[in-house]
Order: sequence, then C-alpha cells, then structure tokens
Amino acid sequence: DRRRIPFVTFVLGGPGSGKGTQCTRIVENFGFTHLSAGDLLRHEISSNTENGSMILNTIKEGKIVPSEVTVKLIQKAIESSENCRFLIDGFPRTEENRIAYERVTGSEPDIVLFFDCPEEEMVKRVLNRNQGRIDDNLDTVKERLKVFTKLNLPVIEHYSKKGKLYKIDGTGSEDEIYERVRPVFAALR
Ligand code: UP5
Ligand code: MG
Repeated sequence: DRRRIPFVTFVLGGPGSGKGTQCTRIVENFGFTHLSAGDLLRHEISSNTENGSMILNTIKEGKIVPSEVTVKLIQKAIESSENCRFLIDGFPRTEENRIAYERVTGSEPDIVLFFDCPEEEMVKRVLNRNQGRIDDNLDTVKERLKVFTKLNLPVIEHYSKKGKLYKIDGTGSEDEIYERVRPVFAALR
C-alpha cells in the first residue's frame, strides 16, 4: 500500500564491504526494494542525462556527487515504487547528504546497517570484481576509502547515537555474513 509511510533502511559500509551482495539477499527474503545510490548515478551516466558527465567525473575520482542530484534520484525511485519497504544502499555518504535527505523527504531512516570490514579485504574484493566499473582501480579505491573514513564514518556515528545502527561484521563468506543480517529483519516481522 503506497499510501503508508515507507519503511526505510540505509545500508552503509566502505567500498566492497558487501552492501550490494547482502541487499540482494534481503530483497529475496524480506520483500524490500533495493535502491543503490551508485546504480542510480551510473544509470544517469549511461543514459546521457544533463548531469551524466559531471557524475562520471565525480565517480572516477572517488568523490561525492552533490546531494541535490542524489536525493532527487532516490526520492523519484521511492515515489515511483509500489512497495513500501526500501533498502537505500550506499547513501547517505556524508553528513550533508544525510541532512539534505531529511530536509527533502521530511523523514529519517527506520534502521541503518553498517558492514564493518577491514580495508585490505575491501580492496581485494573491489579489485577482483572485474565488472568494468570505472572506479575499480587501485588509485580510485584508495580515494574511495579516504572519503569513506572522513565523510561516511560521521554519518554512521550519528545513527549509532540515535540507536538506529546495526553494525554487522562484514568478514567471512557471503552466507556467514547473511546469517548476521537475517535476524535484524526477522525481528521486524
Ligand atoms: N563479495 C561480496 N561479499 C563477499 C564476501 N563475503 N567474500 C568475498 N567476496 C565478496 O561486493 C564487492 C565485491 O566483493 C563483489 O565482486 C562481490 O561479489 C564480492 P559488493 O556487494 O558489490 O560491495 P559494495 O559494498 O556494494 O561495494 P561497492 O563497490 O558497490 O561500494 P561503493 O560504496 O564503493 O560503491 P557505490 O556504487 O555505492 O558508489 C560508487 C561511487 O558513486 C562513490 O564512490 C561515489 O563517487 C558515488 N556516489 C555518490 O557520489 N553519492 C552516493 O550517494 C552514492 C555513490
Ligand atoms: Mg554496491
């Protein structure tokens, strides 16, 4: 029922921490709609929209796209969905992103997942991915990690203080990690 207030989960973690992989599992088992902010931005690049080249350059450098652009894409995706449960993957990246989302939507996420994973493991996963992403090279990954530590950790800390954060050990196999994620959603039913 789209008139109900949506249940929103933010899914955070560094580059390669497993956000997308675990979101796919959650979707299969708990009926959420997966909105990856990175995928929404990459779609703008591939469909040559007015912001496409700016987004391409920003992603290539591992920097953050202006909040108004990303928030608008997410809001549009939520509004055009029939579902009322959303996983917003890889957003907000910064306190500014977070504040813009809260201002524009007039709401906060219900819960926030954080996949905690050592840098060496994240770098290994990203460089092994081989799906042609322009930001999956050693130089850009180093920058993505820096940006994560400097700008995204404060967002995670914010939600921790609010009691909304579920910190998940992001090491081990995909199955092992999912066994840590599943109880969070099973408890919501
Ligand atoms: N893999 C997954 N789990 C594994 C496991 N347990 N063991 C071994 N391998 C595992 O996983 C990464 C790789 O590891 C995959 O090959 C997977 O098979 C394997 P994935 O699930 O894709 O991890 P994820 O955390 O989703 O990694 P991703 O690289 O997508 O994270 P990023 O946060 O870096 O990328 P995102 O697409 O979110 O953003 C890209 C860029 O867009 C940003 O750098 C930024 O420039 C821009 N952006 C914004 O500006 N604003 C936003 O709001 C969002 C993005
Ligand atoms: Mg991803």
